[in-house]
Amino acid sequence: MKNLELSQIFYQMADLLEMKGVSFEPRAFEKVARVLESLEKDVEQVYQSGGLAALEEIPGVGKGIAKRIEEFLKTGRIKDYQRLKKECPVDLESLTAVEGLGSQKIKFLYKKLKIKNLVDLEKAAKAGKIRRLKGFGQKSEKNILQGIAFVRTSKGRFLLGLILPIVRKMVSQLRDLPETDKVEVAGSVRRMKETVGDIDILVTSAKPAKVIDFFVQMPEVVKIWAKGPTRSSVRFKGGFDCDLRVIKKESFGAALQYFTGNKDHNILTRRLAIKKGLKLNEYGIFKGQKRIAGQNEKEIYQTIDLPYIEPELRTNSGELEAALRQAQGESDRLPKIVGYNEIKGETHCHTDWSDGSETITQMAKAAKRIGYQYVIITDHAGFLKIAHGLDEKRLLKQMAEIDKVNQRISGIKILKGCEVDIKDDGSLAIKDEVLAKLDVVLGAVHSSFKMNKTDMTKRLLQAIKNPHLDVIAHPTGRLLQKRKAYQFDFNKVFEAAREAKTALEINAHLDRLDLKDTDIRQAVQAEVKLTIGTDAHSPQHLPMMELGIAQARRGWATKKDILNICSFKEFLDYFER
Ligand code: DGT
Ligand code: CA
Ligand code: CA
Repeated sequence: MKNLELSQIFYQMADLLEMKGVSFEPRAFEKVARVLESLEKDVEQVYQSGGLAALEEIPGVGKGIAKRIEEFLKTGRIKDYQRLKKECPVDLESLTAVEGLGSQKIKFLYKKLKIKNLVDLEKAAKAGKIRRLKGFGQKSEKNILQGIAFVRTSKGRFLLGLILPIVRKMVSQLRDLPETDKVEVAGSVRRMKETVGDIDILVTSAKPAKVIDFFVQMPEVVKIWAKGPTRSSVRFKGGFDCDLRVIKKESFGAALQYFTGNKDHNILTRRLAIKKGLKLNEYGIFKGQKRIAGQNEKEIYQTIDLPYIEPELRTNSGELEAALRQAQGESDRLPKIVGYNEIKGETHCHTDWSDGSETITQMAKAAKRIGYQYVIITDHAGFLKIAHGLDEKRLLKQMAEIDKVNQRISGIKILKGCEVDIKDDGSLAIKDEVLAKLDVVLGAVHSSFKMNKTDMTKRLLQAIKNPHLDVIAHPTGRLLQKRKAYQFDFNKVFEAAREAKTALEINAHLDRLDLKDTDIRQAVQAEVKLTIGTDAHSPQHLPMMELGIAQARRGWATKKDILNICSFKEFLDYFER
């Protein structure tokens, strides 16, 4: 459905034309934008069924606008819009995002104070220049500063690992309300996407107004964007937004399916329904006027003859095709993705022997409390001075210590490992004879990230050649929102890893989630084995395993792909140590 995207563009075109001082056109664009915003029909379908003439039937759409819609549907862009944006001296998109600033005011600010962007705006406001302008005052200057802060925080997406605990608390508070019946998270959070734009929550209730009132009065709410009888949108303290929708009981499953998305998955599902002569929307599945499904989500998929598709898979990247094949009895079906409760051991954690905060004993006890059968202690080893990396001598001492702790603790097996630096030439920073004494060796790139692709590929291939290396930790080195992945030839490295029985890690740390979903899928296809490890530096980090599992699920990984679903004996056997 391109309606909203188009509507946004037309709103912006209206603003841009307004800035230029064009008199009549902006109103026309604004009108179309508003119509498109609430149009039931899918513009794309309208166009496909009746061409330009059909578009012109939409209220407010004349010849010129119909042509532009056509251009957008065909090419994904509108040239006039691009040109207007280029011509405009100010960054209208950012400035109009500041609450209370429309194109008229922005134009005025540009004329008077040469304000072009958020930085200029902030400077002028802080210097008290805006309050002196006609039509502005001290209060609006203060609002502008607040607005800028909001825009800044809302621009970014938020790490799933930080959002999830907050969402869960909110959901449990909503569930505790006597007025709510069902409460579920939808959107990217339910799909466990690694970053989240905003939170979407759906509830059913016989008293929607009470639920909405409770929601907007939660102490963490700092701003109410919208509050209606069955819907509200707010900003939370952390700078993120949350949409709450109260849904009728009979539509709950359909709404959950719709608002879980992603959008492209929805569009395809709707098309499949249409092929069956049915209509699917957020209220249910309809045969003519009659609702034939909608109360629960599973029946949505059932009614269009599809197997249930896990939310983590709903990204329109082949899951619906696989579901269709499965429905037709073909063997190439949806993967049985790994479950959240199947992991038997932690494969990556640090103690106070390097840069972790707790002792071996404390980490082992924490892992035991989670219910693991084993935990692999993998302190830094090699040259990472800031992380107090162990040298050969201390590594040997730590092994002796682990033997002792193993004797004292029952109910969990502590394995000896390390996270050794992979040097620029691909050699490992600890001597082979010491590595040979360990149960598991993780290797990681911690330096020279900017190496070119060829050299980095060589470096990793060289590391894989070392028979003592078992797992490549955080294989691409990316840090979410901070550092890009380093470059290497995936095909070559994956193939070498499979041949050498070297596993790749899915690092579950909320800042890393490395490998990412599409990389995991590629690794699975290449039949490389994977481990999931949290990189915990304290016991509180161990629950991040869930994020790593989610990532594995998003990457279509099944039980057979993940090594730490095995007992530690099978796990160690794989590496033939
Ligand atoms: P986010 O918030 O950017 O992390 O990603 P989502 O997927 O949570 O997106 P959001 O919050 O804008 O919308 C929630 C879901 O609602 C989305 O995944 C699919 C559905 N949805 C939103 N807009 C449309 C639309 O225009 N067409 C269709 N078919 N579904 C939509
Ligand atoms: Ca969302
Ligand atoms: Ca949303």
